[in-house]
Amino acid sequence: MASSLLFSGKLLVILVVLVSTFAIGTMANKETTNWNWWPYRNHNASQPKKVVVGGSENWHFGFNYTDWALKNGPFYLGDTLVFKYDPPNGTTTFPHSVYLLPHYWSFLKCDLKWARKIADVNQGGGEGFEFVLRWWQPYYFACGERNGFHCQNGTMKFPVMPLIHWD
Ligand SMILES: *[C@@H]1O[C@H](CO)[C@@H](O)[C@H](O)[C@H]1NC(C)=O
Ligand SMILES: *[C@@H]1O[C@H](CO)[C@@H](O)[C@H](O)[C@H]1NC(C)=O
Ligand SMILES: *[C@@H]1O[C@H](CO)[C@@H](O)[C@H](O)[C@H]1NC(C)=O
Ligand SMILES: *[C@@H]1O[C@H](CO)[C@@H](O)[C@H](O)[C@H]1NC(C)=O
Ligand SMILES: [Cu+2]
Repeated sequence: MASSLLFSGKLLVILVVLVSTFAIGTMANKETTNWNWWPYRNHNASQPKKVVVGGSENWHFGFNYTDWALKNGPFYLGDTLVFKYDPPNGTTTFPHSVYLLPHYWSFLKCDLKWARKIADVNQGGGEGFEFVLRWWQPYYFACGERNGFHCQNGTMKFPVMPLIHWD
């Protein structure tokens, strides 16, 4: 009984301190309605960025995109990845595409069985194909051409786990 009274007394003190801290904060900022005192609301938060996959290399056979992603990350929610590749323009060029693989295992194996095509061979032209990292989930990107050959032997694949901006 005594200890539970003591406990609720402590709880009350904590509550009072919390409420008054909040009230002071609110009063102090009333005139400007500026909420910057709250550490998690920084109005200077960095803006989403748009990144060309592979940089000046664009999206082609034989470039190590996993390495590129490691060196150019991390990426954040809301960032846009741009895939640039020439559409087929005759018999001499190898077309590319962009697929999302469902999980790490299919990514390792370049197994396209359950993959989802997000851009066909024509969508990488011009300004390129843009993909926004909307969800907090791992993304496994791969080229789907030649039934996984571009992915496996051409290293046209990379994983991205977007981070959340807390700043
Ligand atoms: C806020 O942004 C301005 C302009 O971009 C910059 O000069 C300033 O250093 C930033 N402040 C913080 C705390 O990041
Ligand atoms: C690509 O780069 C990654 C990360 O640097 C490395 O682990 C991997 O072995 C490379 N792949 C090839 C085929 O060189
Ligand atoms: C055709 O594709 C190749 C390689 O992708 C590129 O170098 C060339 O400029 C393209 N030609 C035309 C006419 O678009
Ligand atoms: C493609 O890669 C696999 C293993 O990653 C290898 O067994 C095969 O010989 C390669 N094919 C070519 C044509 O390089
Ligand atoms: Cu390809």
